[in-house]
Amino acid sequence: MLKLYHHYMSICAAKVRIALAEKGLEWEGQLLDLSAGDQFKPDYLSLNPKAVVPTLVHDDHILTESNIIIEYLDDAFPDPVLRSGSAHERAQMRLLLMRLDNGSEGIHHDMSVVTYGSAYRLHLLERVTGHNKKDIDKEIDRSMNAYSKKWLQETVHEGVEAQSYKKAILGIKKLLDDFETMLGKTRWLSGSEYSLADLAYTSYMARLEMLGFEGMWLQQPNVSNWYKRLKQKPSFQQGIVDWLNPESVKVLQEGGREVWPKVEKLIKQ
Ligand SMILES: N[C@@H](CCC(=O)N[C@@H](CS)C(=O)NCC(=O)O)C(=O)O
Repeated sequence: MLKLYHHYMSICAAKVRIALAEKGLEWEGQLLDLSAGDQFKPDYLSLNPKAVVPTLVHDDHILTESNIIIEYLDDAFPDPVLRSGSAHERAQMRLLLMRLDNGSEGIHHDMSVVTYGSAYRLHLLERVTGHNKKDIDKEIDRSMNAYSKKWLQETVHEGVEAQSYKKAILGIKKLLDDFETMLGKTRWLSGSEYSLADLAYTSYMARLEMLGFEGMWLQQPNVSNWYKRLKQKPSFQQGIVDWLNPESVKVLQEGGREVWPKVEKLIKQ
């Protein structure tokens, strides 16, 4: 029995849904309303003390951290294997997973900053009448988990002008440049077979696309072709598209469209 605690738009929850789809597993879901604070309810905190999604419960086992969850699923349900290849390819795959989830240096962090700085900050600002700094900080303090509070203030106040935004978008640009080189040598990120590395970055690429930032890889034929192949997989539909919340997608598209000219300048500098 597999039960996933998740959220429509969460990039890490989508990562786990893609893994479940790749494995063809049946699962039960419980959606959390993150704006209503479901993640802070005691029952959920007992499963995931960091107050984030996803959490997977498999029989008696509680699993947190999306990278760990997808590795767990690959161990527990090895058909099809998503870590095939040589020892070196598997090491390459783990390095890419680590690059994604590496605290404030990781791509997950960069993507959160870019998402909030481009679009979701507008969601948050909507909840604060008058938009004065003190009330905005209070709203961040009330609604966000301890980790997000550390970086969110600057991003919400300054958006695309924040230093943290610049660092984040350049981090993502560097990642795409590195992918372009890697994918010039191998068909998939860590070798000749689709692996957890490709799976893990799929929802991050989809987030960039929802923001309308495809210009970041338009000149990169290998990345463009790789992403096209990821989108053709049924797991893209089942893990991402089937769960999209149209209102949030609209916020991402509108916010992204507005900031893109500045983003384009930042990445060309
Ligand atoms: N390292 C964690 C990160 C989890 C995370 O940051 N989840 C986000 C969604 S992608 C979340 O739940 N945020 C809570 C919030 O927005 O209040 C993982 O990979 O599972």
